[in-house]
Amino acid sequence: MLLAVGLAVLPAAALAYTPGAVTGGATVRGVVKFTGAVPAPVKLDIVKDNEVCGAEPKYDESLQVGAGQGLANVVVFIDKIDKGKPLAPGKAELDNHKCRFVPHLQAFSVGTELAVKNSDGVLHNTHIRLPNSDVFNYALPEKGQVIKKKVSRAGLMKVGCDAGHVWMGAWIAVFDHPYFAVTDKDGKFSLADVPPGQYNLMFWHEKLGKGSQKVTVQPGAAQDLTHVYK
Ligand SMILES: [Cu+2]
Repeated sequence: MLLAVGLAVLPAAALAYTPGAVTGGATVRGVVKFTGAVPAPVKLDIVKDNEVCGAEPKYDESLQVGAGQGLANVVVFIDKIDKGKPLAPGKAELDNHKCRFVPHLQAFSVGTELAVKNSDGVLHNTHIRLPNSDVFNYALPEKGQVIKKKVSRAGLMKVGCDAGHVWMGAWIAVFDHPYFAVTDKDGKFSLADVPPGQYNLMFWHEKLGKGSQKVTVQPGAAQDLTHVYK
């Protein structure tokens, strides 16, 4: 198994992206697979706040393989795309729930309002970082507490809990263009309304690292592709 590489795979600084009408846009969709041996789930060592955090067993979520060897939680995106459909910032949530982050991985565009929530009756400290800087660092002492803030920077963010919950971890990929997706539990993804052209489609997985695949989009012609991690 490869170690996580490619923190630099996502741009940390905003590239110039020009939104506009897309002529002849097409869908790029497919499936990401992991054909290697899937190890048995590793039980996490709960070393603090056991009355809440250890009430039920927790397992490492860094490699999740579904039906047909489909690999979940792969960030799929078009590299260096500089024009296309407008960004669609929205609302996102990161919950501290039973001493796990939910969701484990998510992607959204800059301008999205992120609600960081504590659903537990213990202190969590949600710390969201880019490779070289802090993004948010919130102490959440109360059950039901929510802090909302707009995310204004792009990049691949690593999330941890500074309240001694060393097993807690999550990822957030923030893009300054709208051509990204996260594979579902069976490895499927879809990017809609991609302008005709030639692109590098990029893949990033927290444990298996990065990959890329060239794709040529013809006007109005959907592309179906498969990307394999071995
Ligand atoms: Cu915590």
